[in-house]
Amino acid sequence: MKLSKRDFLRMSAAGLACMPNSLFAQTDMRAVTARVADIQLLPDDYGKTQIWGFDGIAPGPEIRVTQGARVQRRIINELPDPTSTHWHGIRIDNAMDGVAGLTQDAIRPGDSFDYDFVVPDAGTYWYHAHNRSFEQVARGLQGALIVEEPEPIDIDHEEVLILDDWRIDPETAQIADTFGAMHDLSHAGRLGNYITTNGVYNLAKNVKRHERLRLRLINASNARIFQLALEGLEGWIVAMDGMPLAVPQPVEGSFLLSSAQRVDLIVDVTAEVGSAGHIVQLSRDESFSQVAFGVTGNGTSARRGTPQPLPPNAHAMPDLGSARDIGLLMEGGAMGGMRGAMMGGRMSSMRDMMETGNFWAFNGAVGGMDGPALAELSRGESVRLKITNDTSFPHAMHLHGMHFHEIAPDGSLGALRDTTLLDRGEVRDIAFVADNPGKWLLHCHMLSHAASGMMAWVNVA
Ligand SMILES: [Cu+2]
Repeated sequence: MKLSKRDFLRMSAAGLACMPNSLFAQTDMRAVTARVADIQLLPDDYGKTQIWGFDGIAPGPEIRVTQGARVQRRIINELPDPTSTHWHGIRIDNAMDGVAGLTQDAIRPGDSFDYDFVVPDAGTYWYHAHNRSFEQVARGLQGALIVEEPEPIDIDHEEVLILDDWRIDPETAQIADTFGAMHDLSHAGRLGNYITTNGVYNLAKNVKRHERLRLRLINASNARIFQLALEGLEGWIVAMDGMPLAVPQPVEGSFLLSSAQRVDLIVDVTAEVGSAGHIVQLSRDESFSQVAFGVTGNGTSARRGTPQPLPPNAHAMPDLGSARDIGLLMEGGAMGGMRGAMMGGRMSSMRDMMETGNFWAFNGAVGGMDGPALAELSRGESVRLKITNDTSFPHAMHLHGMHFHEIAPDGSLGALRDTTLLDRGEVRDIAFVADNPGKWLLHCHMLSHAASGMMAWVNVA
């Protein structure tokens, strides 16, 4: 509903205070259409690739607002499949979390859903499909959600960098239609063969020497863990998963960015004029430029000092002394040695599990949204969750609705995150205050793993 100036005048005469909220609610509900589109994803000498994208592009349109703002988006589903949209890392009202099957029904083709929420925290977030996400995110349904600090920070400019990998059939230039392949489900997830930043395989930006950049990195891939380093750039990690670090952490060597994780860097361009700085991706036996920053001239003559920390987001600190202890044992997968697990209320052999595409278990049961909650939590209570990765693969565990602290080996509270990466065999304690009511998913963000048993939820009431 759009109101004319005259309508407003008439209403102010009647007294705006009496105006129902629903009228306000509709004033900025912008439409985003999830649809099929053909884009030039591969280099120009290949044909176009059919994707599923928000507004037909991948990444989808950037959503950029200021901390505390209200975001309203009508997601119109023009896909052939039901979908839903999750606002990853936003401490959101449960009804707006976008988890089909837990917080809402999937949006059927031809239908729409109005998402309407406030963003409490500044930082780098993202949005993505959350129905059959192992397929829908792989087809391109993701985009950046940037929440700016109220006051600008001391940088020259910033770049949002969405890292992704695609599994492409080079013969046809099309996304490989191998969603839910047994090997992906049971091993390291759906890894791609074509790596992009912002949908481009050779993203390059022009910068000036000694410029200070803020780089907002988002890993939108299904399963790839990026190992990244800087070259010709000196940098500090200033935030992880949107949440500022109390002390900027210098980047020395490399750092990991798992599926769904974000990192905000402040970098100074140190490469010489005429050369380039790089974000370098290290893989097993080679390294290559993920993003190039061509240095076209001198910015200032001198560099700035160490960056200030970003202003913190208000966040309740968990009390470990009184925290409720919960355990989460992750088992299964290839080379995991698991013999079976509870599935649909009865003990099932690994063979029976495999026949239904399930390979993993949480606390001895194939996880899903239909079973009971992992924990019934009282609003405001502190929780310590011990996650044990007793599998042969790394996993990126994501909690919806609330950020958590990773607990350091010395027992102190570490950085706030919404997604924590556990290497194989690793145990991690996390702690949080269950201060957001509702049903919150806790799952592996290697999306093929979530689809094959690595899913749980907690209820906060
Ligand atoms: Cu996993």
